[in-house]
Amino acid sequence: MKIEERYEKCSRLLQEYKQKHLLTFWGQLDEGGKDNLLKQIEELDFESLDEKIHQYIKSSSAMKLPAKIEPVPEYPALPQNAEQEKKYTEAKRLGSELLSKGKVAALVVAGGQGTRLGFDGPKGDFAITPVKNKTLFQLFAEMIKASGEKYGFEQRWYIMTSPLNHEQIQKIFKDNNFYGLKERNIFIFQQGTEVNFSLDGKILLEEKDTLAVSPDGHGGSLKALHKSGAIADMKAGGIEYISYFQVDNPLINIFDPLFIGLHVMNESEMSSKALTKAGPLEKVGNFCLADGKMKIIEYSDLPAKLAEKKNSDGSLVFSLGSIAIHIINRSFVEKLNAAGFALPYHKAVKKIFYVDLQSGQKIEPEKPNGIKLETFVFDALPLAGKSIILETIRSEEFAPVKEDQSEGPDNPVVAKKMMIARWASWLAQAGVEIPKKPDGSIDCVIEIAPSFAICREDIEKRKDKIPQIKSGDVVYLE
Ligand code: UD2
Repeated sequence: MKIEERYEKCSRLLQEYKQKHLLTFWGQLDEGGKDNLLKQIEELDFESLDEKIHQYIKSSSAMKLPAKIEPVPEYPALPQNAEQEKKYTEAKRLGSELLSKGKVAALVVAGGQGTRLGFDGPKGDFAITPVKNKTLFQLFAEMIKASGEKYGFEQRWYIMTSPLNHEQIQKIFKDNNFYGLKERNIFIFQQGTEVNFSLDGKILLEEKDTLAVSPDGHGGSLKALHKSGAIADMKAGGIEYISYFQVDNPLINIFDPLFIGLHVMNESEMSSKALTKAGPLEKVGNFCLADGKMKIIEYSDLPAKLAEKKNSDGSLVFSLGSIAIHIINRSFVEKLNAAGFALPYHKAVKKIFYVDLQSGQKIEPEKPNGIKLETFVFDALPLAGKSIILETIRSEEFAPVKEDQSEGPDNPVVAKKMMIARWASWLAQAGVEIPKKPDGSIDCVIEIAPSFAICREDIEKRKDKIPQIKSGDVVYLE
């Protein structure tokens, strides 16, 4: 189609959907700019635009809470009775078998940047380990490699990036020779974007020929897996289960046979790991049964009064927090895509650079001027036929790196301490004496490479390779 015809078509649609301002600078654009702008307009989903603006941009705010919210049942971190013990043993056996048969792949969502961390780059490239300063990506890669050796099958790793960091992440992996993994076992794919709106529902221009867009949230992974061919790739490779995790948690146990086994034994379509919240207002999602369906209500959406609600024994009603670790069936993702599913949007009011329509100048706003829409992966939970929760232990599996060193609990200093403490406790369990300061804190620095152990149980087999540790030692085991 000729550019004039494309222009006419877009112009009509934009007029109809009250977004004609996007063509304000048409007369000033060169051929490349015109083509660029039309391409983006042609990709807009006009059919859902009005509803999106009405429901998410113009409506006052808060997500509608379900009528009936109840706490959810969960599998405890440790079995509570003989029957459960038997079930956990069987689940571990099944999970290990599925790993050995190559039925499980890893998926990390790495589309976010390290902005809150004060780090200028993809978060996965943030150095975190206490002795070797390995980055999050390197640490995960080594875990996946070690797991491949343990289970006798080289697991595949799917990495979701965003337009903010796709090329950088590809380069990081190439420059680091894929951290010892085979390139063919790594599948890097990009998530989609959503256009940004002004507070009154007009799509913003970032440049005269470019719409303002931002990543569509980690919920976008469910669509991007399909669109990028990752799902087809999994199918071709016989992969049935996706082990989903976030890029910011160095304590992640990427392939947990118990979790995988329980998920499969329960015929769950999407399962979650949870932990007991550190307090009612901890910044994690809250598990609940909403009108009978498993759901996570993000901390920012749960009214404080409900978050603080207590049971008669003083425990929190909403005590289980989401740490964004899931097992998702490949067939569930296929089913969702075949059904043309839509996850609800969550809106964030932000400062967004834009081109002023009168002056044509690019403006850096001083206060929030626009709205970004995101979807969350956990909003797929109510769509799952069955869904289970496995509780886990914070000190074993969760030390997210989110905030700058100076503020917040989830900073790199805390995460490093937690890594050392976890590794120290693994060694202590194997009978190694850990030097302590008079105040009881650990008086050495320990790093255990995944090649040495990826979980507590692996340590037993390495007992003879562990040196004595003295106060002030810096120990690296590989
Ligand atoms: C997330 C969860 C919160 C809790 C916490 C645990 C949400 C909304 N909240 O909070 O309930 O589980 O983690 O640490 O998820 N990402 C993308 N693309 C995007 C947006 C995010 O890949 O468009 C990735 C990002 O790289 C990171 C993860 O998703 O790995 C979480 O994103 P976040 O840091 O915005 O989520 P957070 O910490 O607010």
